[in-house]
Amino acid sequence: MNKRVAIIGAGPSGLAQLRAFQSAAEKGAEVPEIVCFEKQSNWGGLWNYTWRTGLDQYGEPVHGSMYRYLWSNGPKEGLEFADYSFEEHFGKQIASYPPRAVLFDYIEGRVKKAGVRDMIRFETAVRWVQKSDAGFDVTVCDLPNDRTYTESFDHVIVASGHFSTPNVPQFDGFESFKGRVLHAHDFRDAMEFSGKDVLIVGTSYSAEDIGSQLWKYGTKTITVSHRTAEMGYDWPDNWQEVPLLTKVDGNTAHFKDGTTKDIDAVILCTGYKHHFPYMPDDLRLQTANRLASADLYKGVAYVPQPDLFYLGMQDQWFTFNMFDAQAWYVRDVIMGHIAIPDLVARQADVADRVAREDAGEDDYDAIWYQGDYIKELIADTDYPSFDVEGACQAFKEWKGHKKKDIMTFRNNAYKSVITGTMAPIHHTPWKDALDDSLEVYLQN
Ligand code: FAD
Ligand code: NA7
Repeated sequence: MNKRVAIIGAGPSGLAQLRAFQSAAEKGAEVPEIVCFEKQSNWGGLWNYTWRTGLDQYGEPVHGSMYRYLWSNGPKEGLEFADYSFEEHFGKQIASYPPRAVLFDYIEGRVKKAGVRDMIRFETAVRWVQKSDAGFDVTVCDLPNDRTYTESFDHVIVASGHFSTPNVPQFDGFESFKGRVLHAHDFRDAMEFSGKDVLIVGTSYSAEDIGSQLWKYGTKTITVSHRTAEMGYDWPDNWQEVPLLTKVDGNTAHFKDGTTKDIDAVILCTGYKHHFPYMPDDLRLQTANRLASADLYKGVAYVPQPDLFYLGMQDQWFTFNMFDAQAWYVRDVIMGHIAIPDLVARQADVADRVAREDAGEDDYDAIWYQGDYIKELIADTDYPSFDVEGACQAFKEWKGHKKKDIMTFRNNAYKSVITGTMAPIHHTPWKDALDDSLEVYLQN
């Protein structure tokens, strides 16, 4: 096979793609030449923590949106790799909500074992992708050497993530506010806000988790402003939910219901944009953060141009194992084992996914919808089949635990759907565990 394939990004999605091709090669298949371009100096994507915000040392936008003390916001049993269990990696079963460093170690373990690092060109940013007669021309910049060059590929697989370019709304009075205004993308350390009155705008995962971090690390009060609906958990006493912010006047925040609150800082937890500055209009995915992404046949092949693929572009209940299901599927399309149908059928596939998502009524429908999507993809490849239903059940229990007590849900444990073993209860309740290092987490 003399095809060439470019992968953009070496986060969990791009690494899943590398592992998918490597596993086929391991079984004796002839695989294409793979080149993965990664603008950071290491792999792991968002899980590769950086203290930097704004621009990096080369003037590139900093990709990282993760912060210190971040622990998994869902049970690890919902994301476990079917071909590389937590027990295989750590030599024992571990507790269910690992901190970032532990999950980074796990992600890295599988690709170290697969030996795929040589396929990645680190500190190389993709600048532009263009359709050519034969495939695609990909222009990249070797950042340390400040050298720009172009290479040709038969396929491009976009795996550059979509939780990195912040969506930053404007509110009146921000320009004269004396405190700090930042987006969740630039949040790094909750201790900075110890003793302060902080306003959060937004009600999704970032709002919930950054607010919880602030509470854990000593913020005086947390006020969360919603546009659509409040989160509705049974929050601690120094936490209140309020309607949408209308303006800030001096240090006083005003809300839609006429109430006010004096604040020291604002953290905009207002989500992210799908942003592909290196893509021309005819190749660029334009979609909202939803389960049925626009324009992706089977959630991966770009409908107008199906030699081009996007991984991990959905809103995510499932993560690592869903990226695997997608990567194995894309690999088999590229290797000619799965055929992509004509344009009309591709469009019908997307329309059907959208309609089925829209018919869902609640989060439970959404979880099972994404679980069914994973099952659909892995049925067509040799990705090890696993108990997807069991993972959906773990998510269901997780939601119940959050409803019961939002500050203790991480103290629960679930059963692995890969090895069948039960996770231990963590040695320290999440709220008291101030050291989030790998060494301390693994002391169970
Ligand atoms: P990313 O991890 O974003 O990786 C994309 C890679 O592409 C990066 O390495 C980036 O440097 C590279 N890249 C981007 N542009 C270019 C370019 N032009 N050229 C070259 N390389 C480029 N998921 C969970 O399962 N559990 C959690 O607890 C969890 N917590 C999260 C917390 C936060 C704050 C955020 C933002 C996300 C969280 N997620 C969580 C979801 C997260 O999206 C996935 O876990 C996962 O990181 C997505 O992998 P990815 O490879 O698709 O994208
Ligand atoms: P999400 O899940 O996309 O949520 C974005 C939130 O921001 C959501 O509550 C929105 O409210 C709110 N939002 C967006 N724009 C505005 C404006 N203009 N005004 C007020 N509120 C707004 O992003 P997250 O960062 O929470 O999560 C992304 C990933 O990071 C996730 O996968 C986690 O694992 C970590 P809405 O409900 O639409 O009114």
